[in-house]
Amino acid sequence: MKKRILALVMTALMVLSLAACGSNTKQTSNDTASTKGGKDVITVGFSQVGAESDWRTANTESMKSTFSEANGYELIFDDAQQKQENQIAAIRNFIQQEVDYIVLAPVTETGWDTVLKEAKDAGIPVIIVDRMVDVSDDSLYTAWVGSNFELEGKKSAAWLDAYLKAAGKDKDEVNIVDIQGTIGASAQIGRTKGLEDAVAAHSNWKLLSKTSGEFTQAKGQEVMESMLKQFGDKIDVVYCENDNEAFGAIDAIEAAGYKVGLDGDMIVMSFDCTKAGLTDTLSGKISQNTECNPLHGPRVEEIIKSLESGQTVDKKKYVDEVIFSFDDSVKSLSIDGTDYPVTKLTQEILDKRAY
Ligand code: GYE
Repeated sequence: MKKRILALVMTALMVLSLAACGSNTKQTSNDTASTKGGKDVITVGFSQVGAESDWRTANTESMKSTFSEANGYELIFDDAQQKQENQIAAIRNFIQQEVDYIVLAPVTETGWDTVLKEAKDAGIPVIIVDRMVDVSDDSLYTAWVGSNFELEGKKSAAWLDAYLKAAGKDKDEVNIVDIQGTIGASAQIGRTKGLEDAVAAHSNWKLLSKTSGEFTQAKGQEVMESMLKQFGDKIDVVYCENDNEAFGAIDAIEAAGYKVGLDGDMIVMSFDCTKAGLTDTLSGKISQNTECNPLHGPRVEEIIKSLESGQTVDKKKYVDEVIFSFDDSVKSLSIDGTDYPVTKLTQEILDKRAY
């Protein structure tokens, strides 16, 4: 409430000062900050996808703790509940409020041209975080930071290939199901592609089914239940495109009377490496987990700070990520000429995981 009154006073002051200047145009990027108690305050409108997963919760937390009042920001946070139309409405609202920066974590890649053009016309820099946007004109956003999702998919598929070789099972028929993420999201597109390319390269690998689990535990469980009904113990590998889907899939597999794990009936693979995901990796329920780092708050802040000081920023920036597995039968992977270590998960590593 106090904050609201302060915000109203601030808005009134801003209106008065703009009127006094006889101008209602947006401030330039070098003069974006308003003042609060003698301090510069940068207003950031953040359109978040939703709260579908543990990864997302950690990402929201990272953004909120970075763009705090104490750090000199006013964060306007909007949870779009996994709906693009809500994100578009949020961005329009940020434009109306004349925020200094718009940060967008887009639910899907396409469909952003119009609203991003509106932001550009209003002179508000847009920073894309996590998933990508697919726009016809790259100048519609200032910078992007996130993960290389296709590389993540390739790492997982390469681990499966190396594991099967180490176990002497590389000539066996391997039946795989893919519980995909939200269709059209970069994380889904890249992870699915990594698997599909590997399936195409192995004549004995079969992709029995691919269905979206919307990156949620509930949908992951539902999808797994129907895959089990259709294929039963024919399934050898369950490729889950995030940890929460893996939790749901494991529940469904165990409820159907099967055992998960390298020595069980089905191998469950996952992405994210959240604390809960790594807990299941340490116990062996998830056999392999490819990291996806959600702590983007400081990375976005670095971009904003550079822009504030008039520096140019990288248009695209990828985050480095590691690979964890339950056992140590695979120690490293070679992908497109680069070696990636595979780390056998330990309790110490798990204890250090903050999210
Ligand atoms: O893997 C998943 C989340 O876009 C990288 O979205 C993100 C994905 C993440 O819901 O857990």
